Amino acid sequence: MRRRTLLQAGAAGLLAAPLAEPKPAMAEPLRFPPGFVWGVSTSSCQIEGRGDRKADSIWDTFARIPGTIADHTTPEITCDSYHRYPEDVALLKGLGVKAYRYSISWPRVLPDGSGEPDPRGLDYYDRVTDALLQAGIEPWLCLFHWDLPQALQDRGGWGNRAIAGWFADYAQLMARRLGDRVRRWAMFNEPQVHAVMGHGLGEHAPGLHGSEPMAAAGHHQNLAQGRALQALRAHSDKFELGTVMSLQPVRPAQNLAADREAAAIWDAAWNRAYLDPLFRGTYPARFLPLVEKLVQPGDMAEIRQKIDFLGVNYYSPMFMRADPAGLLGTNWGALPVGMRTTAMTWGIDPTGLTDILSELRTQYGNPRVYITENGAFFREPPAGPSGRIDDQERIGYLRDHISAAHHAIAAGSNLGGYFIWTLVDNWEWAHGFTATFGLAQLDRATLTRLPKASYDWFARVAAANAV
Ligand code: GCO
Repeated sequence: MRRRTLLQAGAAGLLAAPLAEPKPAMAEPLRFPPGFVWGVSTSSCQIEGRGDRKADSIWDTFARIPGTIADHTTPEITCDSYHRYPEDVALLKGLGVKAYRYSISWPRVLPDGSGEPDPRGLDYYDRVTDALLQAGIEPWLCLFHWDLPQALQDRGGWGNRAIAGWFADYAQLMARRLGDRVRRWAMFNEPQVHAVMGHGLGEHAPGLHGSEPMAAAGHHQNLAQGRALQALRAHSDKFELGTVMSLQPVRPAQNLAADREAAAIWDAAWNRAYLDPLFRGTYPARFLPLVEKLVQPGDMAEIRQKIDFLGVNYYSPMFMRADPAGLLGTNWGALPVGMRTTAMTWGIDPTGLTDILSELRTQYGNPRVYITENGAFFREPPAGPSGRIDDQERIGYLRDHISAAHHAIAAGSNLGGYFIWTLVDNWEWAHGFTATFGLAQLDRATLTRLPKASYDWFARVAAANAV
């Protein structure tokens, strides 16, 4: 069963449970350590639109297939940040955040994926980066947020081991171009989501199914990450290098031996297949059989790299059940009775964030961590007389997760910052424009950005902690 459908089925049983009243915003925002970074995250495919890019990414191709995107939209225009990035930078400046994580569209700068760059694409990232610096906002660049050049998919994409070299070359191209202004580099965004949703369950581009393409996408992203980290490390000792993962506590849907095993398998495939190679140079035992044939001598040493930071994207825990027909014999299970959900039908549990941070502290050597995404989509009330959408549920969600982050620091986590997903309502992948995560609303007719109440709230949090 598809992920969306199943999570909805799980959540349907909860409708009878009363929804907790959203609490008012913190009167006094929590105090974080000096230097704690407040930021916002976006991604190229979700906000830029085509601009004058010639080449397709796999998401352009995927969105053209009927039935893949909930509202039948494509990433052709999205927020048109290609032209309207000055408005985005002004919004960031108004928020008072000092960091912005954005990503490069690989096909914008390399239409064929490798070889000849397109100067217009490189110029665009110059302009965005310069505008950020001028506004006093530090650029945090992510090299890959799922929009692979279609030209590379045509050569096998993440199923082709040669992609590790293509990715490292692309990383070096960007470092040569922007390395004089950009210090923070994230190699990947959520390789597990790209592997599972795009190559295992077929719900994201490139729409492949099965454990084999999923495992190949996993290993080759890990290898590409290792190669690019080495290349960028050699390029400059000033760089702060890291990568971003979606980490989610995985829990058994029911307290049954079969569900506990399903949760352990899924924890291996989702979290540890990416953490363990990077931090320990090994694959977890429950995942190893899937990649054994692909791992060549020297791979694990290349993948195990020193990083300066790990980006953690956190939204919710996962609840798994055994299902012989599902991917790896598992499937999404029902959420615990009474658990509140967002409109994505994702369970709300801020303690899941503290759990993840505590695991990184106790099991992975307490690396420097930044929460590089956290946010929520709720059905929003219409804009009030002020023109502002009063999104109190989002504010409640953010406040509770920021408090959880605060607890984690008190418990000894090496947490250095928190980035909200996201600035403006955007093109939410297979959900199209139907799932809105923005601090600002997007008027789809005029492409105007209209701040919501959460925008003002987050500005106060950032201001209270400005140093
Ligand atoms: C992800 C991506 C974002 C999403 C966000 C909301 O985590 O899936 O990094 O691109 O838009 O998470 O689903």
